[in-house]
Amino acid sequence: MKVNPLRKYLREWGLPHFFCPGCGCGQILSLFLRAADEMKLDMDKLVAIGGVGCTARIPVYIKAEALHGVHGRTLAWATGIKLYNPDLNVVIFAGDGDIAAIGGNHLIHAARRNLDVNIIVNNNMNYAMTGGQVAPTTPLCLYTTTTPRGNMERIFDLCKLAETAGATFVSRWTTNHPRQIVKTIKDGMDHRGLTFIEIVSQCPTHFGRYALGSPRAEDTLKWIKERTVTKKKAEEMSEKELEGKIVVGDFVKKNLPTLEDNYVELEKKARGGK
Ligand SMILES: Cc1ncc(C[n+]2csc(CCOP(=O)(O)OP(=O)(O)O)c2C)c(N)n1
Ligand SMILES: [Mg+2]
Repeated sequence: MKVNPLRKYLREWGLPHFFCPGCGCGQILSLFLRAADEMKLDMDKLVAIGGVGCTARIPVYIKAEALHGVHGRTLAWATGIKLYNPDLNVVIFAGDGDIAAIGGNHLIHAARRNLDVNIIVNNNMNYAMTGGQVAPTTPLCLYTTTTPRGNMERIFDLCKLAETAGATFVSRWTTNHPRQIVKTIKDGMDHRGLTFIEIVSQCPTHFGRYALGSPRAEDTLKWIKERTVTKKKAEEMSEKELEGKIVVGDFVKKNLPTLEDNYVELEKKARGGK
């Protein structure tokens, strides 16, 4: 039997994984491993972190150092790890709730500090693990288990939030863009500074079922595709026309000192160095 060449990066004891059929988490795990394989990432220096949630379980399946289990606090761990050992490569797999709701304050300050970590956000537009509750990324008017009359709140634009707070690498794609995701993950892992990659994805079990009335993954993928516009096209559209659209592309890439750079520099000075 032919074995998937990426399987060597998975912890056998963790399989089969717990994701629902059609869930975007499986795709994101697979695309990350493809990127890691193509760039020959040193898995001995990789630390994969997840908080709590379906997305947060992705690191559990990766054969690398993994931390899993505190909702919204992945960046606190990442900060400690990077300041103790800046040579490690840290990647955070975050749900939209994990990074933008309970962890929102940690996100803005990690971005402001330009901590050298990679955040891959699976934006499935709801709190999937706990049963499909409304998230700060659930589009206006849509139904969730906690918004039986429709969601009355505007969404956070996660990429704009990260950019405004100071992230130095910001991109958004959807699970309809596997090739772009692999390339962006490779570029992002190579970037020194805070990398923020948002992937808008399908959660057929909750978002699809409640918000769109279909538990079929392909229906949510189609719904996402119909709303997707490229960054280039978006530049020609008005704010009104862009309402409810998912703009994809690479938004920010710039080099600035990282928190670790500043830490090392100040430590040297404090010890009498120049
Ligand atoms: C401190 C704390 N508050 C609340 C919860 C309950 N909880 C677990 S996962 C989750 C939301 C998950 O949503 P998201 O981060 O978007 O991940 P997804 O499951 O959608 O991938 C919540 C509220 C928790 N585990 N810990
Ligand atoms: Mg979610």
